[in-house]
Amino acid sequence: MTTATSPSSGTAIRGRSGEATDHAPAGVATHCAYCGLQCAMTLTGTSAAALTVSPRRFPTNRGGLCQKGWTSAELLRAPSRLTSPLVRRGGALEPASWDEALDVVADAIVRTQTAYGKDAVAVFGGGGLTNEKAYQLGKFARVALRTSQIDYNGRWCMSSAAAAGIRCFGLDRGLPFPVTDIGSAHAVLLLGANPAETMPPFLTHLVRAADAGGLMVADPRLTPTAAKAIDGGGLHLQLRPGTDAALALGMLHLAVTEGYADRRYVDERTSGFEDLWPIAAQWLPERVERVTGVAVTTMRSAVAALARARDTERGAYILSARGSEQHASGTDTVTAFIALALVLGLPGNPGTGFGTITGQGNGQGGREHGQKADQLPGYRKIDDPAARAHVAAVWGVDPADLPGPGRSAFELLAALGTDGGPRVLLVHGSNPVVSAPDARLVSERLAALDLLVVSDFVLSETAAIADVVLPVLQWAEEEGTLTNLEGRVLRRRRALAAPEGCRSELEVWSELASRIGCSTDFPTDPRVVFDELRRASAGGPADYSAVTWERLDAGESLHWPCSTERPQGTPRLFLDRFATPDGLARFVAVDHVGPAEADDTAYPLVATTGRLLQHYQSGAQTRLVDELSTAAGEMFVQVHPDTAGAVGLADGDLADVVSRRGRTRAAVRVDEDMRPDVVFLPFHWGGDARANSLTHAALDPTSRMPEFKACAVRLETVA
Ligand SMILES: Nc1nc2c(c(=O)[nH]1)N[C@H]1C(S)=C(S)[C@@H](COP(=O)(O)OP(=O)(O)OC[C@H]3O[C@@H](n4cnc5c(=O)[nH]c(N)nc54)[C@H](O)[C@@H]3O)O[C@H]1N2
Ligand SMILES: Nc1nc2c(c(=O)[nH]1)N[C@H]1C(S)=C(S)[C@@H](COP(=O)(O)OP(=O)(O)OC[C@H]3O[C@@H](n4cnc5c(=O)[nH]c(N)nc54)[C@H](O)[C@@H]3O)O[C@H]1N2
Ligand code: SF4
Ligand SMILES: [Mo]
Repeated sequence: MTTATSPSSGTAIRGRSGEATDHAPAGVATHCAYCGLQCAMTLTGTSAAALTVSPRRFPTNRGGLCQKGWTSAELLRAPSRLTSPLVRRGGALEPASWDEALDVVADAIVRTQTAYGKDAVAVFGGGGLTNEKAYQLGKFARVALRTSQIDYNGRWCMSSAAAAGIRCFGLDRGLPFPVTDIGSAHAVLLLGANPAETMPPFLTHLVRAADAGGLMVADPRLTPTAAKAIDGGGLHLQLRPGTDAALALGMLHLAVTEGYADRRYVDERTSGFEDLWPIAAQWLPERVERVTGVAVTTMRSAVAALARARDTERGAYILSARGSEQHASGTDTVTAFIALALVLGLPGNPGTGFGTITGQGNGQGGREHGQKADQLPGYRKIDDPAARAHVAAVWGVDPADLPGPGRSAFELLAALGTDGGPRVLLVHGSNPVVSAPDARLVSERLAALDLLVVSDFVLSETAAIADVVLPVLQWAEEEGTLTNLEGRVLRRRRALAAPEGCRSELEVWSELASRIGCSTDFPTDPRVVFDELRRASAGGPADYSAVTWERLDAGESLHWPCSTERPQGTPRLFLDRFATPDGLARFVAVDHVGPAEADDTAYPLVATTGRLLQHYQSGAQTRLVDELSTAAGEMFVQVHPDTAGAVGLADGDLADVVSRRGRTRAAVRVDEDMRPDVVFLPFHWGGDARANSLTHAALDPTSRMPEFKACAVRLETVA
């Protein structure tokens, strides 16, 4: 078997010098620069050159780190790290003073808004920003810029899971229970999740299930995670991309017809089963097998394993991630899997549950404090008059002056430079030239702007085409908080002083606000910002009002909601009631739709995309770390040998992967375990190797999630 990375590389989470400790004597206790597991680490040393990383024991990582975490200090000493503002002059980006760069930006904002209105200036944020920055960015957009045009990359990450969670449970917190709860479960069904590469220390929570033969992985590829399931006697449901909803409805059908439904739970804790059942009743197992490619016996075993673990009180969980969610029907798909979990009686009971694995470092907090187009802090809706009144009072403005909902991420980018669309864009924490769907179109729109301003600490592909680049601080240079995949608020701590020439984003927004004549105060001390965030979130679904930096620094574990009524926080949600008005979880009538783009003779294969262990997202950060780029230096396309052979390609050849929108050049990596109708591409590179030249932006009607995980392609040889 040839896989993207060997299973062992995915699971080697310790194995380096240095055992995990609770605290290093002279170090700074903080959390990783990258993903939502937020592994705990200690940084030791006083200069970037000398800084070392050691893992720290913490419930999410149990003393482990992945290769990205181990090497994260390299980012702080990367020679190409930006230390001066850059302004484009005569076609080239040239160093400029902070005053000059900020004046260019402020002048453009004022000029553009005077001529074209407030919404002519837009903001694009990121799920990697601290809570303090995510909050302040939303406030800066609504109060200083007074624009409705703000959205962020989390729209491409968690939005379908979030929309389904709100729809069915009345609330979106990725894991409504601590991640350690999963550790005792004997059955775990993973939907489109590959934690062996995307969150290696997460595997420690799956050991029990894997050893019990109860780890089950629905993925079109035999990933290191799926291999782990098979090794333990578990299951790999190797479905065709974009057929998850059919799988969910088929498994729900089997749960009912084979007597595994928890009738009492369905009666007492849910509503709407009778709306969904007529649809699920049509999904006979044989029909599901035809659509998904998953054998009826496999589905039957999977449902039985979940029910058995539930009945023997050994714990059963269903967890979804981007493979099942990043589709134009992602919200309905997650809704269908929640329905399966509800029929089995899993959510809101101790030892069982449904959850979704949040991806970005602050993917959870980033979606609560108002960088989303339709949102105000505390996970409030921007079109709710009571929410507007509450937040406006905290901000000291008239509710009538707050803008309404704006465009979603892709719609915002697609409107740039068009008639009536934004003409100035500020980017904070994303690299859309590489990571946006239909990235060719997005790059064209970015180029059509009057002014593109990128705040970053590396010259990402998006920064490279900007008119102004502002060098900001990165993780270990700033203080703040993040909210991890379990809804637990964590302290990020500073280990290094700000490098000369760099400024915090809180300072950038404060400076810009005063330059454009906004009288509202934008504090630059993150602790002060957090205290304001607490007040703004009070009474909202994501209530942080009783979380303080002092409590976090004292080592308290605080999961939101954490308010005066629940000062101890809420590690486990929904135990008594769901967050819906009637307290019942909802079944919603959804059906299988399938991928938005059909394959045909010209484009006969389904391309899906995702991640490798060594690279993070658009790769802007991890491509600068030698150890990571040496281990995974080249773009490839994973393909079945017969599929490659049919067009004259062999392992190691260069190929063009071609869709209706563009082409991507990649080395062929043959893999006998691939489905012959599917190819896989990582999305960590730009230029000719950009996977998102192929993808398209059919958007989910509810979440506005694009279809990253399925598009029609063909393979071509390269002359
Ligand atoms: N190394 C690394 N780790 C990361 C990140 C990273 O960039 N690199 N990013 C972080 C972020 S932001 C996120 S969102 C998470 C994502 O974490 P994951 O969701 O685990 O990552 P992906 O690789 O995007 O997708 C998971 C799997 O979905 C499968 N898949 C593709 N299409 C389908 C489909 O139609 N149905 C199903 N069921 N499966 C499908 C893919 O083959 C892939 O193995 O990772 C986080 N951790
Ligand atoms: N084809 C395909 N495309 C995808 C996906 C997929 O599975 N397939 N996954 C999607 C998902 S889930 C995600 S989350 C997105 C992520 O994709 P992007 O939004 O591009 O995310 P990153 O690569 O993390 O970009 C972060 C940029 O912000 C910078 N940065 C990091 N921290 C900060 C900060 O605090 N402030 C500022 N100003 N800058 C910072 C980094 O240096 C980097 O240049 O990609 C999406 N695109
Ligand atoms: S799993 Fe995520 S948080 Fe943990 S070390 Fe790796 S990248 Fe960092
Ligand atoms: Mo993500």
